[in-house]
Amino acid sequence: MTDETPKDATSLRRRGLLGGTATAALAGIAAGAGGTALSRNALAASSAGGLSAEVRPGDLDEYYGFSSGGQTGEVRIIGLPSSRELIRIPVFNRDAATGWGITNESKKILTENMLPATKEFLAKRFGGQNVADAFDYHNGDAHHPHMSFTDGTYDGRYIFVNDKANCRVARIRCDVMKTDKIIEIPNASDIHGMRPQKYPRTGYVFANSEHVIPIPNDGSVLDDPKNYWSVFTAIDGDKMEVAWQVLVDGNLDNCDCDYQGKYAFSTCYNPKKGVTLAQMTDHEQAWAVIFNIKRIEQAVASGDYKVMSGVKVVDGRHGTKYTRYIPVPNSPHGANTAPDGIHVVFNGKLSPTVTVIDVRRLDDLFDDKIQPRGAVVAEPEVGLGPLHTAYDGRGNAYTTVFIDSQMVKWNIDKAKRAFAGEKVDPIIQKIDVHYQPGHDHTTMGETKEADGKWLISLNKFSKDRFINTGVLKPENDQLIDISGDEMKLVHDGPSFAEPHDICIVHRSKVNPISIWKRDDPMWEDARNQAKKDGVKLEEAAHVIRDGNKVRVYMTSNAPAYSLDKFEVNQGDEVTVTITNMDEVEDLTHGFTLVRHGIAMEIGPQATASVTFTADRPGVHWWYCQWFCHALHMEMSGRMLVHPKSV
Ligand code: CUK
Ligand code: CUA
Repeated sequence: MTDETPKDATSLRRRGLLGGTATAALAGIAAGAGGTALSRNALAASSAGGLSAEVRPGDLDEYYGFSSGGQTGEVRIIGLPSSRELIRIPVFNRDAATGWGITNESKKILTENMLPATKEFLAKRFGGQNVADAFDYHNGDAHHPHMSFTDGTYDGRYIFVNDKANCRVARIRCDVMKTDKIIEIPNASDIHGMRPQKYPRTGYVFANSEHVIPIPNDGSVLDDPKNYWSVFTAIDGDKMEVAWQVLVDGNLDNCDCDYQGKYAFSTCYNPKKGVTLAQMTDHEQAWAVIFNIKRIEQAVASGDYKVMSGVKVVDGRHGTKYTRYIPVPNSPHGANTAPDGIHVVFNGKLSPTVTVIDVRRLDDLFDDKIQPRGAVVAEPEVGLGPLHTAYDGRGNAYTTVFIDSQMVKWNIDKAKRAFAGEKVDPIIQKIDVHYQPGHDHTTMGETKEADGKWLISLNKFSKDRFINTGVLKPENDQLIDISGDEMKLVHDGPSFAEPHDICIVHRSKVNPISIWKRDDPMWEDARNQAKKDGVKLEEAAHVIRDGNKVRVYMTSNAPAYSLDKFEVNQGDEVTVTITNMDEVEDLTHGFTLVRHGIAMEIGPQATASVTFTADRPGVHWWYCQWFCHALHMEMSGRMLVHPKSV
C-alpha cells in the first residue's frame, strides 16, 4: 500500500471525524444554526449588484430545474431563478391529480418492464389475478434526474431518473413531460447513482447498484458477504433495456462519465463488503472505479460474460481489464465531471478532501503504464463532509460540505498546483448554507455549456428558515449567484421530501408541446381496442358489451361528455375510455368516478382510460375535476349499476 496511499494523509484527519460522525454531524448542525452567518448572507444578497432572482408577474424563468422528489418518487419542474415550483411529473409514485397509477396507460408503464419474479411477488402481495391488478410498488425513491445529451450538452429529449428503493430507472419524455418507460434492473440491490452518457449521445444511461448482494439472489447464499457483489449497469436509453452489466467489488455510490465517450466513473465505498455500519466504515480507503466502455463492449461482443437474470454480466472485479480501481480516501460519495472535459472530482464524504483525476491519463492507466493513483492530479481539503461538486465553466468548482454546512468555492488549477507542491491555497470562498447540503448544481453545469450564473444548494435541513410546519420541516433549496467573483446567497426555497439532485437546463433546450398529437403512443392500446370495437375515438359515444366486459367510449368537449349516462351489471369489468376533443391549450378535463377510487387527467386531444369492476349497485356520478369552463360543475354523468339478479 505504499505508493497507493493517498498522498494527502487524510486518513488521520478523517479518523477524528469518523470517531464521532454522529456527534460531529450534530455539532455541524448546531454551528450552522447560528443566526449571524445567515443574516450576513442575506445582507450580502440584498446589497451588492449581481444577478436578480426576481421574476416578475408574467415574466418567464430562464431555466428549467428538473428536481428529484426523493421518497415522494416524482420529478418536479422548478422555474429558475424564481424557484417557483411549476409542475410535478409522477414517476414511481401514485398521483391523485393525474391518475398516475390509476389509468391503464400509466399502469402499463409502471408494470410492463418489471422482472417476472417481481410480478409474481406483487401479484401475491396484492392478491391480484393479473399484473394490472397486482399493480406496482407503492413507493419509489427518485434521486438523480438527468437530461439526455448529444455531443456533451442537453438535447431536450428525455429526463432519466433512478428509483433507489425498487431498483428502477425511468424515462420522462420532454415533449410532453410525462413518464413513458420504467424498467427494473436485475442483479441489483438498489439503483443509486445514475448519469446519461454525454458523448457522442445518450446512448447509455449508467446506473449504480449500491448495496452488495448475492448474485443470483436466490437464497443459496445468505450471511456470507464475501460472496456479495454489486453491478454497474449500462441501459440503452433509446430502447430502455439493459445493455450490459459489470460485476464490481464494493458498494457503488454515485457515477458520471467523460466527454469523450470512453470511460464512466463510480465512487465505491465499503471495499471490505461489510454489512454493518461499523464494518462498512472500518477502513481508511475506498475507490473510484473507472469503467472502460470500449473494452466492456468488446467483452459483450466476444462472449466474455455470464448471463445472469437474462443480462450479460462482464466480470469487472479487481484485476480484470475492464476496470481500474483508483484508491481514494474512505468513503467517497459524489462523482462529478467538470465541463472542461478533463477533470473528474470524487467527493470524500468521510474525508475532508475531494480527489481530482485527469481523464487524459486513463488510457495509460488501462495500459498499466501508470499506477492507479497516477491518474490523480489534485486532492484539496475543502471542509468536513464533501458530498457533491458543481462547476461554473470558468475553472472553479463548488463543493457542498455536509457537516460544515457550507458551500466551498475552489479553483481546479490552483488545487493541481498545490498538489504538485506549490504553496497556493485553492480555496476561494466558503459561505454558510442552511443547513447540511447534499447535492449542488449549477446552470448547465454538467454540460460543456456550463454558464456559471446560478448555483443551487439542496439542503437537507431547513430548521429555522421558514415558519414552523410542525414536526416535519421542508428541505431548503438555496439559490446562490455565482456570476461574480463572490458567491451570493439570494433565495431560500422550501421543498418537500426530498430533492437529492436537480438538473438545470436552459429553456432554449426544451420545447414541450401544449396539445397532444392524436397518434401519440401513450394510448396506443386504447386506439387499437377502439379500432377492434369499430369505434372512432374522436366521435365516440358508445357502450360495447363483450361478455362481462363493458367498454365505454366517450369524448369530452367543455363542458360536456358525449355520454351523460351508461348502464352496466354488477360484476362487469368496465373500461372507460375518454378522448378530450378540446383543442385549446391548457384545457384539461378529468374523469372522477365517485366512491370508486378513480380519477384521471385527460389533456387536450389526449385519450385516457381506466378499468375497474362495477361492484357497487346503484347510481354513481362521475364528474370532471379540472376546472375547465363556467359550467365545469355541471360537467358530469351517471353510471347505473344493476344489481346481480338472485
Ligand atoms: S445522493 Cu442524496 S445527497 Cu442519492 Cu446523489 Cu448525495
Ligand atoms: Cu371539464 Cu371541468
